[in-house]
Formats: sequence, structure tokens, C-alpha cells
Amino acid sequence: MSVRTTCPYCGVGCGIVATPDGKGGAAIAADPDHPANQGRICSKGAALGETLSLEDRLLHPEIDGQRVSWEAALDTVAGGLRDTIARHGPDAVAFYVSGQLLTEDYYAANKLIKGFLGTANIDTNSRLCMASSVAGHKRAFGSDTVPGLYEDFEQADLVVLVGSNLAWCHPVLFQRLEAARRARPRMKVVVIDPRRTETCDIADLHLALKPGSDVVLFNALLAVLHRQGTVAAEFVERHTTGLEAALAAAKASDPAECELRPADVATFFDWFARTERTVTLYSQGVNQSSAGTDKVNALINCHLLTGRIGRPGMGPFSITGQPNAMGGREVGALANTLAAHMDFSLPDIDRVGRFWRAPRMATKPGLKAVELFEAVGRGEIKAVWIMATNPVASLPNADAVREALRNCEHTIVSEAIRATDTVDACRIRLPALAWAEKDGTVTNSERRISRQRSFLPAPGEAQPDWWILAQVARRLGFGDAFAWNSAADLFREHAALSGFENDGSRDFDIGAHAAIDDEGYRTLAPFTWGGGRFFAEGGFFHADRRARFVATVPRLPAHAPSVEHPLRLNTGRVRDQWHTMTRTGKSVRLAGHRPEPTVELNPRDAAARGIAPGAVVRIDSRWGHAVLRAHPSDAVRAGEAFVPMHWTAKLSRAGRINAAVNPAVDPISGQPELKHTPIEIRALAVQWHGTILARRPVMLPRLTYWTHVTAAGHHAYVVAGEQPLASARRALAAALRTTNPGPWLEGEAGIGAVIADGRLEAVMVTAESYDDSARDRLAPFMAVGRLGVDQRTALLRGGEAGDRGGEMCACYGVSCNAVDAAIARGASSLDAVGAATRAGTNCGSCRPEIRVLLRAARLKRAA
Ligand SMILES: Nc1nc2c(c(=O)[nH]1)N[C@H]1C(S)=C(S)[C@@H](COP(=O)(O)OP(=O)(O)OC[C@H]3O[C@@H](n4cnc5c(=O)[nH]c(N)nc54)[C@H](O)[C@@H]3O)O[C@H]1N2
Ligand SMILES: Nc1nc2c(c(=O)[nH]1)N[C@H]1C(S)=C(S)[C@@H](COP(=O)(O)OP(=O)(O)OC[C@H]3O[C@@H](n4cnc5c(=O)[nH]c(N)nc54)[C@H](O)[C@@H]3O)O[C@H]1N2
Ligand code: SF4
Ligand SMILES: [Mo]
Repeated sequence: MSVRTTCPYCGVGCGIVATPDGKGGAAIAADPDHPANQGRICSKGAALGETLSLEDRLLHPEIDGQRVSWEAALDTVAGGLRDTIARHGPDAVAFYVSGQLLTEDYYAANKLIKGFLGTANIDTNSRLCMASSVAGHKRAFGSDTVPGLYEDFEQADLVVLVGSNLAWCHPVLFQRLEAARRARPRMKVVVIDPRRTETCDIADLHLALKPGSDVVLFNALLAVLHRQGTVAAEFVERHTTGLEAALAAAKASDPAECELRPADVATFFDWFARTERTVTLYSQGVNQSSAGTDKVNALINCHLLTGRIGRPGMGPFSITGQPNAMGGREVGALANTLAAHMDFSLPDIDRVGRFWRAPRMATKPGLKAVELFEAVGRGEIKAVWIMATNPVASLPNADAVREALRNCEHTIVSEAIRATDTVDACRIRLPALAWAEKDGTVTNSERRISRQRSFLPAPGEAQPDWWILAQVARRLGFGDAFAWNSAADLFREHAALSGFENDGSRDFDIGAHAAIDDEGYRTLAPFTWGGGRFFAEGGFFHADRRARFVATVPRLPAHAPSVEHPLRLNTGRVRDQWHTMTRTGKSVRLAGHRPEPTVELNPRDAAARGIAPGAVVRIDSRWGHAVLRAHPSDAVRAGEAFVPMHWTAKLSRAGRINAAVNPAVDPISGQPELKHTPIEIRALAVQWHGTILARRPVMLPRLTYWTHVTAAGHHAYVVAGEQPLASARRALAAALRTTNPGPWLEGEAGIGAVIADGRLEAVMVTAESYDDSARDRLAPFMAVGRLGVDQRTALLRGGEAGDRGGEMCACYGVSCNAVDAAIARGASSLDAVGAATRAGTNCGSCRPEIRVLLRAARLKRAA
């Protein structure tokens, strides 16, 4: 039987239809009826079926590495919290939660700590993600309201994407935008991003601005709009205040500081001025900055001035990252918010306290993520409970986070996966249900609440996150307030609180759902709260019901490049991986797109440092270092480098980039500046490169570089070293044979293999230079049961040449070379390439990259 649920990845919030196969797996398809995706899906969503296996799951509670009963684990957690509070007060306790919890889980965590433990030391990883948007919304609107809807992108005549790589990070919205643009050719797209991303592929204009200079650009735009009279005078007059001060600040901004071509800036300003239906969509290039909140307000100012808000095809639009970033804001799980979009004002504290019948309401905001872990590091917080996030990999200055956890008295983690960088650092490990097994709701970027429904049975002893919290609450004596029996019970309570003494004073009100029965919850169809759009006719949530223009004075990133660290490190995402890879990392086809942790840097900077393509390099900052594969690319500005955030200490020797990322935060939102860290990059004196495929995991010897690459039916590693090749080969061969025993055979061209009873158990190939086709060349031999004579000979000669040139289409496993070949044979459009190879015909995530190949072929023909 098929089950309709919601994708657990990005904030687009696509509907998914899952059909269990009865053997623990499920077929995954897009839900044709879900309003967010209408039958579309992306490569990550399409590969969800490959993430369901249980072999890496945490299935039983553990304390200090020993399996224990739930009773023992819950008693220990409750005892630790009670004891800590008794000895050191409630502020010695903290929760660190996640936009990947369901609303019901999130609600339970927030209620327990803020109402019953008496501290607001709960923060969520949304601090790293949405905090600047929340703060910017509140300053401008008096509430954390996203005014628009997805259909606004389709109805707009100008879509401005600021610091958003939509093509890779919100692929289904990108597909919708692409389709709308095809249908309405007059629509224009502007991308504002220092990097030339795949999103630029549909852009009419790309502004590769100086990193961090967004406030300057939008200030300058505000001043130009005002000077030219592109002003919605009546809207400004009736519904806003603060224009004069904002203009004064804006007029001091000189767009030349953005290091753009003046003609491009003029074009952007001209389009913006002329186009009533304008949407400005923004994401982490805006939020993850020490001036993030000002960036948000600088762009909202331009929409307020022109009155372009809350009407079809218009508005500022904060696109959220995680599937339930919005739900977390609704339950108020940020350290500085309360619940149901309430704050730490006296009336709100009183209201929530009465609703919860809370014995010990927190009365002031708690510590925000970065400061929270600094307080753990100083020993001020003595008990920390982490749920559904991997801070040892995802917080800046991540080595310090790991140290802090190792030295903390009570470290508790609720996780689905047995071994992550964070689980390794925590003493008490509680097994949580994962996506396929959970029930609850999530809210996407356009305020749409959708059900996640379980379609697989609960494995082992794993439990829902809310259940774990409620059990601990009962042990602390709060049984009555945590007596829920189902996610539906929680949803009803959450809905009731949103409507409690509300009468229109708060934007978030789903009180109408407080009486939903179990059947209604089971079948609940996706709906947007607030109905349609907000603010077309004013009605802002400041006491005077007016929006605020905010005077934004540009500031540079907190840490400037120096002689020692002259480059700027930018970080972000790649198309086919999700965060710390605990789920997407299980998929073989998703591994093909970007198999290794790389740093992209400008070819000029690479040349100046003697860094060749494929070289192994070390990045150093004041905070730490990483070791990565270099990929020179003119998509990156000179002076900049880009590293994906995904690789962890579990998957690589030193690809965990947050070890090097600075912990500076925005003074208002507390969001860290993950996009701007001064660094230096240098080539390492690597003597040799290698590739290893083995049936069983290999305990690698000390190497300069290694990374694990997910492969079908075996383990694959790409390695490199600074020691002489001969001794390295001896050490590697010994390591291979420890877990993959059998006779060792030396072949030609650097091949060494263990072949036992005719079956290839493990193979390695080493060479002086980097050969990224070795995995593709050798993998077919691992797929064979018994090698025939010819196959054995071919293998020992180095494997057959069959370089696939990397994966293009993850859905159908089509390589770059196959697409190139189709183009060479005459396929001259996306559709023709699709017809010839199937590439790009399922989820469409690779279409921007196919277009790049098409364009390259056209240029080549023209030359
Ligand atoms: N494939 C994939 N998709 C995801 C995720 C994932 O892990 N993988 N994660 C999800 C989550 S939680 C999030 S938050 C979103 C993030 O989605 P995005 O924000 O789109 O992704 P990022 O790659 O983090 O950063 C966006 C861009 O900001 C640019 N940037 C850096 N500095 C500046 C600057 O000063 N100004 C401007 N204008 N731009 C700048 C970067 O070059 C980068 O291209 O993605 C979601 N979707
Ligand atoms: N340098 C740099 N760092 C970044 C960013 C960046 O752009 N650059 N982006 C930041 C942003 S925007 C974000 S959102 C964060 C994301 O960073 P994290 O939240 O740390 O990353 P995830 O890998 O998504 O971690 C989620 C964890 O929850 C587990 N999990 C999954 N489902 C469940 C469940 O139902 N219950 C429980 N208890 N656990 C579950 C998963 O196995 C996984 O370990 O990273 C931030 N860090
Ligand atoms: S765009 Fe992709 S990752 Fe995002 S919700 Fe949709 S299917 Fe999931
Ligand atoms: Mo995020």
C-alpha cells in the first residue's frame, strides 16, 4: 500500500509517495497532487529509497558504548538533568535541536526545557540557517512572517536570487521557476552570488559581487529607486515608518564597493525599478553573515519602498533550508523565542506559562548555538542534549565543539545513526526513529504544513523523539503535562496554543485545528497557514501595525583577509549530498556527482601557489585546518575559495571544513558567518595517489589524504600520501589484507589485488599522478563473482580503460562522457540529449549541467 508523506530534505517540502516492498525497502515517487512539487522530484528525493537500510542505524540505547535498556537510559538522563539543576541551576542545562525534527518533537523539547526545567538554553541548528531571516522579519514586520507563496516565483516578471544556489539546493522550486520562464519569456532572472553557480545558468544577469557587500548593493538600489521616484507613496505613508533614516544610510553606500561592472549594476537597478512584479528570493549568502540581519532588511527595504509585498508575483522571500525550519520557528525553539510565534515579553511568558500550567517558566532568552557550545566548553553548561543534528561537523570552529563535548559531564544525543562525529563525542545515545518510520508534521518555506507519515515499521528499540522527551519529563515529575499518546495529541496541543488568546495579534494561528480528531490528522491534506499572502494592505505586527524601514550601515565580514590568510573561504552545498551525509551518503548514485571533498579556487590563485588540478592541498585558518582535493575553476572569484560542508571525520581524513571556519556571529541574530573565513591554501608534497576497492572496510594506515566513496557492494577509498610510494604500498597492502584475507597479486601499472578462490576481494592501484577514473575502471571487477582468465589478466594489467568522466544524471546513472557522446552525435537540445541517453528526464536536477555541455559544444562548433 502506498503512503503519502513529505521529503525529509530541503524546505521546498515536496510530497512523496512511498510504496513499501515488504522487505524493508520502498519505491519512492513524487506525489502528483502535492501543491509544492506537483509531481516533480529532485535527485536527492528520488534516491530516498537507497537510504532506508538499517545496517548503520542506532537501534538500542547506549551508555559509554554499552547497550542498556530504555529504563536505564531514561533514568540516567532524567537523573543527570535533575542533579545538574539541583547543583548548578537550570541554566547549566541545554538542548541543541534541529530543523529536521518534526513539529511535534520540536514542541515537546521546547515545552520541557522552557516551561518545566526553567531555562531557555535551547537553540536549534536553524540558528546556522534562518536566524538572520527571523531577526530581519521581526525588525521589519514585527513578526517572523514569510509574506509570499511559491506561485509568486511563477507569476513574477523579475526574480532576484540573492545568495541562493536554487538549482542545487531547492531543485524543485528551480524546476518550477525554469518552467515558468519558458512559458513566459519576458520573465527575467538575476543571480547575486560571488560564485558562478549552476543557478546562473538560467540567469539573464549574474552579479558576482564582492563577498559580503550585499548591503551596499541594496542600499544603493534603495537610494536609486527613491531618487527616480519608484516609490509606492501611499503604501509607505500609511503602512511604514523609518524611511528617512534608512535613506540616509542608503545614500552613503557606493555600489562601486561591490566590485561589479557599473553597467551591470545599472541594468539590475533599471530592471528592478521597471518591474512591478518582482520577487527577491534569498538564502544563505544573505543569512550566514555577520551582517546577515542587515542584508535581510536592506532588501526588504526595497520591497517596502515600492509596496511590492504580499501581492501576486511580488515580495521578499526567505527560502528555508531544512524540511521543518519553519515548524521550529512556529514552536519557538530558538533560544530567543517562546512558542507559537511569541517572545520573552512579560505578557507572552505569562500566557504560555498559563497554557502549559508550567511550574518553572524560563523568563529570559537562552544562549544561541555558538555561544551555547562555548559555554559548554567553559564548563558552565554541564548537561547538553543534542537531537537530530551533527554539530561536531556543522558548527563553525568545530574542533572546539568536539573538545567541549568530550569534556562535558552529561552528553546526550538522540540520533538515528550509530556513528556520527557527534554521536562519537556523546556518552548517552538514544535511538530515534527516522524519516520512514516517523509520524508528524513539517512546514515548508511557503508556510505549508504537510504530514510526514510512517511507511516502515519501527526498527530495533528506536522511538519517536517526542516519546523520548515525554518519558524523561515523566521521570522528572511532569507526567500530566507530557501525557501524549500520539503525534496527533501533540499537534492538537500545539494548534491550541497558537490560537490561545490570539485574536489576530499573532500571525501564526492554526487554532482551528485544535479539535482535529485522529482520523482527521491521519488524512490531513497540506495547507498553508495564514491562508494566502500577508501585508498587501499593511497589517504588520508591530504595535502600530506599521512596517519598519531599517537603516542599514554596511559592514565588512568580521575577519578580514591578512598576509598570513589572504584568501576568503566560502562554504555551502553540492547538488547530491545533504549536510553531513548520514543519509545521502548511503546512495551509490548520489556519490557519483561529487565523490570527493574538494576546494574550488580561481585558476590564478592556484597557479600562484603551484596547485595543479587534482592536487591535494591544505587549508589553514586561525581556527583549524582541512585537507582537500583542489579543483581550479573560474566560477570562483580571484581571492575566493569554495568548499562543500558535507564531508565529516567519518568519511575523510580531514575534509570536515568547519574545523577551519570562523565562529564570528551576526550581533543581532547570532547566526555564524559561515561564508567568510580568511584562509591560506598550499599544495602538500604528495608523492603518490591511489584508489582502493575492498569487500570489507579497511583500517587505513596514517595517510595525508583519504576519503570514503560510497560504492555498490564494496568499500571504495581514494587516498594520497607524502611518504615514499614503496613503503606506502607495503602498509596499504597489509591493511587491505587484514580485513580482506587471501593471496596478494602484484599486477602492472600499480595494481595490487587480493584474489581468493577466483573472487576479487580487494584491489588497489597507485600512481604518481591523480587518476580519477580508477574507481570506474576497477569497480566492474568487484561486481564479478569469479574472475575468468581474461578478466583476471585485464585486471592485473590495470583494468580496462572506461573513463566515464563522472556522473551526470544520478537517476539513470548516465555519465558525462555518455552525454558528451550524444551531443557529438548531434543531440543539440536538452530534449534530444534526454531522448538519446535518458539523462535529465526524471528529476531534472542535472539539466543545468547538461546545458553547460551543450553550450560548450556550440562554442566549439562556432570556433
Ligand atoms: N543539495 C542540497 N540541498 C540542500 C541542502 C544540502 O545540504 N544539500 N541543505 C538545505 C539547507 S539546510 C539549506 S540552509 C539550503 C541552503 O541553500 P543555499 O543558500 O542556496 O546554499 P549554499 O550553498 O549554502 O549558499 C548559497 C550561496 O551563497 C553564496 N554566497 C556566499 N557569500 C555570499 C555573499 O556575501 N553574498 C551573496 N549574495 N552570496 C554569497 C555562495 O557562493 C552560495 O552559492 O539548502 C537546502 N538544500
Ligand atoms: N561551513 C558551513 N557549515 C554549515 C553550513 C554551511 O553552509 N557552511 N550550513 C549550516 C546549515 S544552514 C545547516 S541547516 C546545518 C545542518 O547541519 P546538521 O543539522 O548538523 O546536519 P545533518 O547532517 O542534517 O544532521 C542531522 C542529523 O540528524 C539525524 N537524524 C535524522 N533524522 C532524525 C530524527 O528523526 N531524529 C533524530 N533524533 N535524528 C535524526 C541524522 O542522522 C543526522 O546525523 O549546517 C550548518 N553548517
Ligand atoms: S526539492 Fe528535492 S530535496 Fe527538496 S523537498 Fe523536493 S525532492 Fe526533497
Ligand atoms: Mo540550513
